[in-house]
Amino acid sequence: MAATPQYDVVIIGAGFSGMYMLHQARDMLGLKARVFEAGQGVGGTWYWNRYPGARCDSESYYYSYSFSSELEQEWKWSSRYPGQPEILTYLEHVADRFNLRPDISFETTVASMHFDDEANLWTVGLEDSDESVTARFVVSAVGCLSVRNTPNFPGIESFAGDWYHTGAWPHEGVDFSGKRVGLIGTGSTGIQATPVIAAEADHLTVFQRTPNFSVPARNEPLDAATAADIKANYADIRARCKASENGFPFKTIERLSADVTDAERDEIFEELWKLGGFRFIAESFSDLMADQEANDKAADFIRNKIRGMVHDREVAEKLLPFDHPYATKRPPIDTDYYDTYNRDNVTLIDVRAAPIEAIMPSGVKTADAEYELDVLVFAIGFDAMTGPLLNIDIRGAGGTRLADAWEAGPRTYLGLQVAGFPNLFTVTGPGSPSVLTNMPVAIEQHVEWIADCIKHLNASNLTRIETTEEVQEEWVKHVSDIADETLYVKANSWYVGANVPGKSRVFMPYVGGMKVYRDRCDEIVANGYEGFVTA
Ligand code: N01
Repeated sequence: MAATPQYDVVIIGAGFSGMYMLHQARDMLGLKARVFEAGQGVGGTWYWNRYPGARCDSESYYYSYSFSSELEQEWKWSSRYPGQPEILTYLEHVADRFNLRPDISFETTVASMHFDDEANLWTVGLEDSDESVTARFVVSAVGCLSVRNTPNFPGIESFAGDWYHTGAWPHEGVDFSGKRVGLIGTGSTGIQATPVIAAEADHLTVFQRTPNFSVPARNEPLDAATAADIKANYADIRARCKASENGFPFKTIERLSADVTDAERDEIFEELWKLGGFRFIAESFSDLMADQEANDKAADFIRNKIRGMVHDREVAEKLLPFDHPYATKRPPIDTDYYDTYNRDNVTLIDVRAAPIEAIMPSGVKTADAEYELDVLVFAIGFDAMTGPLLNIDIRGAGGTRLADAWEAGPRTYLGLQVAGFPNLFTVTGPGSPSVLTNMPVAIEQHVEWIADCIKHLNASNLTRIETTEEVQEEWVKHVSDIADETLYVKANSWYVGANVPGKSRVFMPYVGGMKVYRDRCDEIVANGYEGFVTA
């Protein structure tokens, strides 16, 4: 093996993370960097998830890059929450504006990464190719929700119609007109897709295993005055995002649910319900995720709203979530989700009561009925956070496989590095706040931390950085201990891997908040990369 690597940095993935990492590595640090991307274009999540109704649940003006004030000043968002095509166009614009494409290999999937302990190099193998490349550092920018759960229902191969997973939607779209459509899954994706498919299809049957708590988005066009105001105040907005607990520029709320009377509480919830979006959770009470009683009040409020919106009592009752505290599964926000069940062409089926037994040529068979369908849409989610990394044959120092190191669940230091895997960085890895935050804020913090780290190593003539098992154990324990103090652990969510049969149950995100996490990462640097060993 050549001791001189072909690249300083190999980056896996050209979504929000990978594109910014390339810009940092190549343009800020002057390194030789290469991105490998499985898709035909940039965009990551926003490249693959083209399902009807796909839209960002965070508002456009802060769900965007902050690193270039020119970019934020020149780009025009059309609405409060941008739809998938607009976000993809934005990311394509970023790729062109910063001339990223020449250093991205598209339709190229990384199959393996093996570390050479002597030379301190990674050899990166590509799928369907004898070619491999070497690099000093590898940055995984593979995303947290990029490996789709396979719809392995018995009989799926016999289905006579077409079926689609929302996370691999055809670029040319799907024509639902005149079709009987079945949609399985009522997470954020299913809740976004339901109203849009219902409006187009002849009939939509929604198969729901677990009802969810959804709050209205209240999407609207971004008028010129609001857009101008945002642009004039961008520095302040970005600073608030950085200083906040979850990367949003929302008000910091100190009050507890018990600090107010029932009437005052309802008034607060009502105001936030009218405002729409994640402010309902962020700007109501500070103890919603820690105190069961406080959470129950929010859950009761939403359940009452559902009862008020859905005309048929039986259908409304089926839509009421009782099995998990509010927002312990990622809380969806919606446009007309509950109203959609008032349409004549929509049927809700409770597959908790009568589970899906098989897919037949003509549709879906549950324990108590058969449903004739022309098209099936699977909104059944992802093998979150660990799936994208474990899909690659990663072998670290001494040939240790990541799959073995993570047999009992993911173990990282800060979600940035794994002990035994030197010179490998994971953007928004398990153990970091990522999926509990406004993603671009978490991504920029990680990418900038990694770039600074590589810069430091280069300036110090160091060729290797890794964390230790002891330090990693402490972090893993800390992540788990603070999660145990919250209500999050009460839900069978993808945060704990519960949605993938056989996956180890570990609470993967760091719940301590983005601000605390950012400060900790900065302190670690100030203390000479505390917890890392360099050589
Ligand atoms: O996936 P999910 P998603 N039989 O795992 C059901 C992000 N996102 O694609 O709860 C029947 O949340 C499953 O039921 P249950 C966001 O972070 C962001 O909706 O396991 N049902 C559930 O209802 C989100 O959290 C945006 O009982 C089955 C659903 O499928 C993440 O993506 C927009 C089943 C899966 O829900 C994933 O959301 C959309 C089975 N065998 C999504 N298997 C933005 O705004 C699964 N289900 C950026």
